[in-house]
Amino acid sequence: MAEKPHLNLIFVGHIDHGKSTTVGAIKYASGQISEQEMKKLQELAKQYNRPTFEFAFYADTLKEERERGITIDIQHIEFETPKYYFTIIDAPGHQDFVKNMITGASQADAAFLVVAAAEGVQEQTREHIQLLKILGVDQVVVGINKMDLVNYQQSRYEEIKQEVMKLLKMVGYDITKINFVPYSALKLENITKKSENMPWYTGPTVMEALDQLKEPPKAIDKPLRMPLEDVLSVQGFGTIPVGVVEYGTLKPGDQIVIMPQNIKAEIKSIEMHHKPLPQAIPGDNIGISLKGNVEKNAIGRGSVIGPASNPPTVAKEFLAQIVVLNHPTAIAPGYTPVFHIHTAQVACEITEIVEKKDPKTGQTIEKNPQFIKNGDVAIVKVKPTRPVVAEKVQDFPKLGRFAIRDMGRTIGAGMILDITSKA
Ligand SMILES: Nc1nc2c(ncn2[C@@H]2O[C@H](COP(=O)(O)OP(=O)(O)OP(=O)(O)O)[C@@H](O)[C@H]2O)c(=O)[nH]1
Ligand SMILES: [Mg+2]
Repeated sequence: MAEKPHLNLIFVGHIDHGKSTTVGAIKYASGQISEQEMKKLQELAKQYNRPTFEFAFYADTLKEERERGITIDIQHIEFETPKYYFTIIDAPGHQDFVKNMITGASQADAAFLVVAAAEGVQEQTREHIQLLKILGVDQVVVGINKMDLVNYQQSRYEEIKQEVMKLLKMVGYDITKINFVPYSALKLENITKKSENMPWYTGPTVMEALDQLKEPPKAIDKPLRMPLEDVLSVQGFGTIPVGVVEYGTLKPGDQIVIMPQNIKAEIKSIEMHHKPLPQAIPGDNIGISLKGNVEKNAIGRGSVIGPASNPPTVAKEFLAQIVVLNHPTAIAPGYTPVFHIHTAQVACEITEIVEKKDPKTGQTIEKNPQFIKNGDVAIVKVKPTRPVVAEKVQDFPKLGRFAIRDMGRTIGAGMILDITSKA
């Protein structure tokens, strides 16, 4: 495991298009789920009266998820290809849980976008593509799933491929670097083996496409920044913060601080997928046990760990460049939507619109406009309604980018240019 490079890979796409099924299918088809375990999952699927959900149940482990037949929160699953050691992040497609998809995307190096062949591009297909780009997930593989339900028709595949390509291009992806794979998760076709039902397809299987991803550069030389995704409580170990190291390194004995709560502690031990690690580097998805007593409820999703000597910045106010993507009317000072910054979700007030810019040239068009609307790019002052860790995009890109959501949709995106007031 330790010898292979590690990648965080998120599965995204519209509800029911087969993300969880694909995760179970690639694990099973590559021999990483035993026959015995698979039998148990089949039994479970029967018990819940959801035949065909056996692969999805591998990833969907909550009772509510199994009862409703949907994914609710992100799930982390280890997975190996010949070249890589992956942590798969299975995201929900349901529109009520986009916030959980954002948490997952903030941790991801690459994404596998699932589009069902019969349904094609849907609402969250669009929203997830946009969010991937906003959150800096630069590599994407697109899987056109459930080909069995469209008689393995090449024409349907081509049609969806063109539509998805257009969307990817629109948000700024270089589509010459993106693989498209037609497959059936349920029938295990084009997962690890080429499908006889799609002789017209000559590209890589899902597994091969994943192996063609590139290992992202690792920012080892920066100070430690690890946004928390969750906090567990494990008997005998106490409070275990969990998350991905985005910058710097971390080893037992290090003195750390958890912000914005300002809780200091020493690292006792580090684990990745239940195996001890002597040192964590960027990209590692880890749990940490701490020396001393840290209350589980004192910290949570959105907290950030840094070195005690260089604490993560808590922003009282910041200056940002934003783009308005999808707002029904117009945005004026006083507007307070939710900002998703790394794993944090916090309502922030746009206190001032400093200037409107030409999106193409970056030139100032108007100083202090009264409002901005779809397509506008602006420099704004932002005031979080409660303490939150945020960094300048220049210093820590992953902690300086954000998505803005309101009314159940992504209304904008942006980056932090300067922290104008620290807490
Ligand atoms: N026929 C067919 N059905 C499939 C295939 N892949 C998935 N399904 C079915 O699609 C349904 C939804 O699958 P899931 O894997 O739960 O979909 P999901 O994208 O994870 O859904 P959410 O996480 O709730 O957004 C299940 O009934 C699966 O059996 C496929 O290749 N062919
Ligand atoms: Mg799912």
